[in-house]
Amino acid sequence: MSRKAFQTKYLETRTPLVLRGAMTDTAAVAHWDMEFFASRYGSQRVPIDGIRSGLFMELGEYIERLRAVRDETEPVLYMRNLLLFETFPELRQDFAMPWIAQPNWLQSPLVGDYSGGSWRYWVELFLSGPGSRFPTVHIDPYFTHAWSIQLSGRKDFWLWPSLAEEREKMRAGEAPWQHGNEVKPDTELSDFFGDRECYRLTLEPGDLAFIPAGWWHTTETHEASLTLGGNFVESSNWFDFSRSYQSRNPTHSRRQALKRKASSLVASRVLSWAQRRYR
Ligand SMILES: O=C(O)CCC(=O)C(=O)O
Ligand SMILES: [Fe+2]
Repeated sequence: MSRKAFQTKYLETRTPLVLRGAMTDTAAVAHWDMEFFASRYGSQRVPIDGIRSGLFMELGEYIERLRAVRDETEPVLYMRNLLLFETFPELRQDFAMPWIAQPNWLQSPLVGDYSGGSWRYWVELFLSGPGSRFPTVHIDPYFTHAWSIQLSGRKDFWLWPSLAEEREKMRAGEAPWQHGNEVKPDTELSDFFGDRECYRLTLEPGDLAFIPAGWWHTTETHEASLTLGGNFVESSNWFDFSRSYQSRNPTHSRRQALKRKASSLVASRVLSWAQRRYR
C-alpha cells in the first residue's frame, strides 16, 4: 500500500488496519525474541503491570514464569508499556519506526515536548503469557494513533469505535479514557458497548496493526507473546490531540511559550555578545 492510500483510506477515516507480515524482514522481528531479551537483559529489573504499579521483577525471572504457565486461570501479570529505548537505549540503532507512523509530529522540535519528551520516540515493549489480559479497555491518550508490531507469539485484539459524544467529552478533557478493570471482553462489555460492532483480530509474528485515534481497545494472549507498540500524531489527529492535551494540561502551552521566549532571549544575548567580541 502506498503512503498516500494509507493517508486517505485509513488515517483520515480512522479505520483500523492489519498489514500481515509487513514487518517480517525487519531486524526487530528477526532478532528480538524471548531468548534475546532473557539472555541480554535477564538480570535487569523492570516494572511489571505498568510503570505506576510499583511492582518490579528481573526480566529473566519474569520470562521464566511466563514460560512455565500451564493453566490460563493462573496467568502472569502483563509486563506492559515499558518504554523500550529509555530502558535499553542501545536497541534504538536496530529499530526503524514503522512507515505508517511517519511522519510523526511528536518528533518535530516545532511542536515542543509532550509528556516531558518521553513521547518523542514512542516505542513500548509488551510481554505476556497464556491467559494474560491487558488490564483495561481503553482509548489511547489524547487521540494519538497507535501501531503494534507482533514480534513473537500471537495476540488477540478487540476494538470498538467511540461515539461522537464520547469524543466531544474527550476533547474537553472530561471523559474517562478507561473502562473497567479486569473485564472479560467477550462476555462483560455488552452493557457498555451495546450493539457497537466489535472488530476482533489476532496478530501473528511480523504483522503490523494500526489502531486509529479514539478507538476503544484491549488485548489478550493465550501463549507467550512479545509486542512492540507506539503512538503518533500527524495532520489527521493533530487538532484532537492538541485540544484534548490542552484541556487536561492547561499550563502546557504557557510553559512552551515561556521556553521559546527563554531560548530566544539566550540566543539574542549570545549573538550580541558575539557581535561585540568580533567587531
Ligand atoms: O497489549 C498490547 O499490546 C496493546 C496495549 C495497549 O493498548 C496500550 O498499551 O495502550
Ligand atoms: Fe492502547
